[in-house]
Amino acid sequence: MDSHANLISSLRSGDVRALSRAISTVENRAPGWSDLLKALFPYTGHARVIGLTGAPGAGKSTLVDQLARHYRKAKNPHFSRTERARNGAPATSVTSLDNYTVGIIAVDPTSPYTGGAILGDRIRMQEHFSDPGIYIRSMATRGSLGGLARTTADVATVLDAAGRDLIMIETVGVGQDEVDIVRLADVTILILVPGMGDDVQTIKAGIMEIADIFVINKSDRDGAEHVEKEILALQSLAARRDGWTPPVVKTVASEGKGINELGAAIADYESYLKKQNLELRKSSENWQERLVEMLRDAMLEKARAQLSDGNLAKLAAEVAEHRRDPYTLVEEIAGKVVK
Ligand SMILES: Nc1nc2c(ncn2[C@@H]2O[C@H](COP(=O)(O)OP(=O)(O)O)[C@@H](O)[C@H]2O)c(=O)[nH]1
Ligand SMILES: [Mg+2]
Repeated sequence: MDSHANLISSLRSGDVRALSRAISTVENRAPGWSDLLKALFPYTGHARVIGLTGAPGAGKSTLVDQLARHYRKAKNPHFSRTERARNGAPATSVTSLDNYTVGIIAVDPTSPYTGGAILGDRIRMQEHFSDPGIYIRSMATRGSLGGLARTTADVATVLDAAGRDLIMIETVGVGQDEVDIVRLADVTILILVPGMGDDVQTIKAGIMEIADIFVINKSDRDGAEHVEKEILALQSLAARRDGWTPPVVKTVASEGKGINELGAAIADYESYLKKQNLELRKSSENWQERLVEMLRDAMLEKARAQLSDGNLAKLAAEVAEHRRDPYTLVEEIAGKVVK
């Protein structure tokens, strides 16, 4: 724990290199990663986490970029850090910057933040790199050691502890991983676009259900009304448990159109949660998911420690040869783990 003391104090004072180092430690599950998270946890709970998901090319990165600018300019009372200070955790004083600070996590193999060819036409992202108030991090999407959703959540924890007021997580909405990732956000935004065969019906049902706000980006194209109608039709079928009706916001992210409206929709949802006293409930529900995942990881690790590789192969062979039944075997191993 002691070895992390310097890292943590640098990170807390706004040192971006320390932030990067802490994130790498957590992302790579490098030695001491869990002690680092334990030490950082008391400093968390201040940041707002916004998850943005949608098909590749929908304009997520462009929108994140615009929202980042929006929040860097605005002193948005809904993101007040002191307001979020709970559990007696000290309010962070991270930078000398007056405005709200942003952390971006891109969990998207096609993301331009990762560099490469796509970055070429996105000169404006360069601006951000010179603004210490915006920190951008791409997650390795393959071979993620702790499970993608969990690792992303842990990286968000580091950003939160580093005093970032607003954390945006961009992810392509295709698989269960993505659903799990955006589920961890305080506000979940689903980005749809007109045409492209991107009919609302084809979107993974789980994602439709967890969207707090719908964005129809590329509204400069034909068919935005059609997408809106489809969303409204789906909404009329099922009311949400929390009574919130997700608004539909039309944007042209590439031109910065509709960004203020989106900011307002986010603020509306925030105040709705606050008014209905749903913030803590939502957060508890998120933690329930996370705890189950953390437990599963921890148990599995223990089970693996019990079984050397050779041992597992031997047992598997015994099951394959019907010399053992797998049900009893798993019960036996699980029993040893819990002890
Ligand atoms: N016509 C139009 N193009 C857009 C809009 N928003 C983004 N784009 C373009 O769509 C392409 C994909 O955007 P990007 O943000 O990388 O999408 P992502 O894969 O969802 O992150 C880029 O060339 C953007 O310039 C928009 O509102 N209208
Ligand atoms: Mg992207």
